Amino acid sequence: MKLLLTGFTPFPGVDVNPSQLIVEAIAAVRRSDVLAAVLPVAYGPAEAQIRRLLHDCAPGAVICLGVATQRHEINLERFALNINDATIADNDSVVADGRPIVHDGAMAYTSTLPLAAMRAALQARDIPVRISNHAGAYLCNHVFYVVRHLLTEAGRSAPSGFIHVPPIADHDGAPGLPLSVMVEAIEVCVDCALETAGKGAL
Ligand code: PCA
Repeated sequence: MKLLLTGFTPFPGVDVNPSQLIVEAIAAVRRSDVLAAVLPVAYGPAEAQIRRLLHDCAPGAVICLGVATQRHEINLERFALNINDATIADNDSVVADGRPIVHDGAMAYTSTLPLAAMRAALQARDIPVRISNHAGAYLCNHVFYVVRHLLTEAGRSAPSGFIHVPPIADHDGAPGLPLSVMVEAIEVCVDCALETAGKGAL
């Protein structure tokens, strides 16, 4: 069984996106059970790419990653909302202003990743982690919503969801974790998701 792991490219205000580096680092050592992709930070192209990946690869589990610049911990996201609404433009200069992602779609989807087990596994390694109830309303929420919507519509039970990571630690006091810690954290989450998928429990 394969897990689809995605990250994002840089975007305005983020010159190096740790989610891209984490995906590349894990892909280099887990060729047998991880399919990796880096998505563009643009609503239409990111959606097209994730649709293609879900269709062509039929992964047994999906974890999408992105950076949240103000957060200090690994944030396991609980809800995807049916809204694009951000003051910053995407990389194609599109500014989304309160538009639904899917017309007449569900207002929200919940993550089907094993969030409590992931949190416990990270806490056991002393990695800062929390479950978050809001993934924002920009590209990360968009991809999270599209993944959950497509899998739900297709009746596919693959555990799927979104994790926000903080920036790479820079100086004391600023939000951030060392890249090596974030790679370790996401590998642990990958293992938890694959274990859940293997049980076919959802
Ligand atoms: N973070 C942004 C989009 C891409 C990324 O890595 C977000 O939180 O929506």
